[in-house]
Amino acid sequence: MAYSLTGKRIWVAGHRGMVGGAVVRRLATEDCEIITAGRDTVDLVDQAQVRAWMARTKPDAIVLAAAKVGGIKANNDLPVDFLYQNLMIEANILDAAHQNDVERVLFLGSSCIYPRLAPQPIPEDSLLTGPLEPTNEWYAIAKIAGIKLTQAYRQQYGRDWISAMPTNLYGPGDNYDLNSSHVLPALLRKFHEAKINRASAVTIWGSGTPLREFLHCDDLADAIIFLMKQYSDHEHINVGSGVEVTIRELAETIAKVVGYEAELVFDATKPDGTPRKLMDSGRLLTMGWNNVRSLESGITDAYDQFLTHCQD
Ligand code: GFB
Repeated sequence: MAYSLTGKRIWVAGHRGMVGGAVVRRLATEDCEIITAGRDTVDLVDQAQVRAWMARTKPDAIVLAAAKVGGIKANNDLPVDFLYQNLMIEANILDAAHQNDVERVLFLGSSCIYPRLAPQPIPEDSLLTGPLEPTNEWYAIAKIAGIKLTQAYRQQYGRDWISAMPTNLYGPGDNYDLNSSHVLPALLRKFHEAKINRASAVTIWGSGTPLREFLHCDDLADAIIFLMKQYSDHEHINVGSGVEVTIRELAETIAKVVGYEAELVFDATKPDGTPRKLMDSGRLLTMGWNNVRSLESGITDAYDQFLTHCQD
């Protein structure tokens, strides 16, 4: 099975986000028409607006990258936003996609869908085999519902729709707000500001021992286009880099990229979250996709973008 994107109208839902922006950049190299709509045009939480917009624009395919996202603190602080907004966005888009006979949908989830203590590396079939990590269970429940809704349309109506689960992401267009960001952009900013201010220490949340796997958003976008063309299965598919580091090692790599050494101070009042979440991306690798840059070169790219676009 191969789905051709040639001549297709493809809606990238969430194009102003880091992942959606990367998908738009990647799709620009394909012979297709890219459709986007900002919140001013269509509020994705509003069912009537989504139905009207989709009936008007009639996409052939959708990359569903729109979501309320954030790091460990935002997830913990805003349970309603993460659960309600994500449920509404995915339900509205999939419902309208069905009403308008959209041929292909790729729904994007997250590695936090898996049980807190899942076997490592985490295979796709460990979904719903144990309790979730409490710091992000609201987001995880919404994303699990999105996977199941995608599967339900496939099962009940024969829709050729799929889901992909990316690992922790970073790259151009990331959120650098220290309260709501993920760890990688937070530490890039903290080391950059320490360098500017000649600070002697940088504060790292938690113990520094949790392990995380990181993937550059442009590498994810490449995998998404590969899967849009090649993948058709009921089960969701993992997209990881296969490389995991401790948060302490991440801080050391970021210090090297920024070019500033500082003492690492660990703030034990902040949560560690899940101890480890390395995904098993064997199914994707077996299909023939393997286009992952090294963590250091990816962070170098992210820092270049930060210096160009993100400073006040
Ligand atoms: O990236 P992060 O916020 O989210 O945190 P998760 C990863 C680890 O980095 C945690 C530590 O152990 C944090 O305590 N950390 C150290 C920091 N310093 C910092 C800092 O300055 N800022 C932040 N944010 N973390 C998210 C989920 O979990 O993963 C989302 O909350 C999503 O739902 C995402 O699934 C992929 O990796 O713990």
